[in-house]
Amino acid sequence: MSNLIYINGKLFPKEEAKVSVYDHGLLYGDGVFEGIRVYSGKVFRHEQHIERLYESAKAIALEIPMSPAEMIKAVEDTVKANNRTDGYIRLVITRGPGSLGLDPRKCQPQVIIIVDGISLYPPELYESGLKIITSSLIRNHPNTLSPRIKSLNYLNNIMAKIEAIRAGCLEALMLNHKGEVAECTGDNIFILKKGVLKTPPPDAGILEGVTRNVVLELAQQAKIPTQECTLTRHDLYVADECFLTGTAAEVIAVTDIDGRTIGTGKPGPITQELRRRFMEYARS
Ligand code: PXG
Repeated sequence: MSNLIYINGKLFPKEEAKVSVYDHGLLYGDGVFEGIRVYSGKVFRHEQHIERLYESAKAIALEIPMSPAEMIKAVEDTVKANNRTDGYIRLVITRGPGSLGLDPRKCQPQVIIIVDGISLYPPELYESGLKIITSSLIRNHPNTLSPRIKSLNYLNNIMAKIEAIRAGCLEALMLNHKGEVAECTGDNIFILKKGVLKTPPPDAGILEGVTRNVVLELAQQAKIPTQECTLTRHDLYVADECFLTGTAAEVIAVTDIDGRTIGTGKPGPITQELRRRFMEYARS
């Protein structure tokens, strides 16, 4: 059965789900998005994703033409219409079709909800851990577009991903303008050092991941001390364990950074425990 895609209140079969070539989302990357998981028929941390979407939109002065409660209902209805109990939701709000110029005033924002399967890292990588490199590109400078906005401008991250792929890796670490650790191209980063779980704070120039925040909560429940603090590449190289979190990746160990083996070179015990707790929580 073909997917049904929601566009501005109507459902269309995938082949007929189309947007204008004059849409400023396409012409200028003018818009915002969210990536959300569905586990066992439930939209994971739905309110938090919708809150971040509305905050991203507000920050780029884009008015979403429906309320957050209406958006939550539209997402739930689209998931049901697609008969999905496990999958992935891509929510996209574009500035909409306008004239050929940056001025957004003639644009009518478009709301698009895609429900589909999700492509995962190969299962072996969850056993072995990921190899990553540091990208030469920094995450967005805070005086340009804030990295806290999940905007349709992902080129920095895509360029970093291409660097990683060319180096034979699947992920790249991105630093901020001060040379501190920010995050990976589509995931937040954590380390364990002497029993303390550490991750950069939101003002390190990261997207404040929903998965990141769930993992911090689960660690606190497991009585693992947590700290949001500045990290350098040195802290990563000498960490006991390292892992990434994100809607797509969930929780995945990192076992090599820039050719340095992390810890024992295998996913660490606390990483494995947090991954187990995360999967149990997500599926509950
Ligand atoms: N940092 C960045 C830059 C992201 O884009 C995360 C962290 C993790 O956030 P969540 O809320 O998902 O825990 C993201 C989100 C993909 C893909 O196809 C990745 C994301 C979103 C949508 C798709 O790899 N990453």
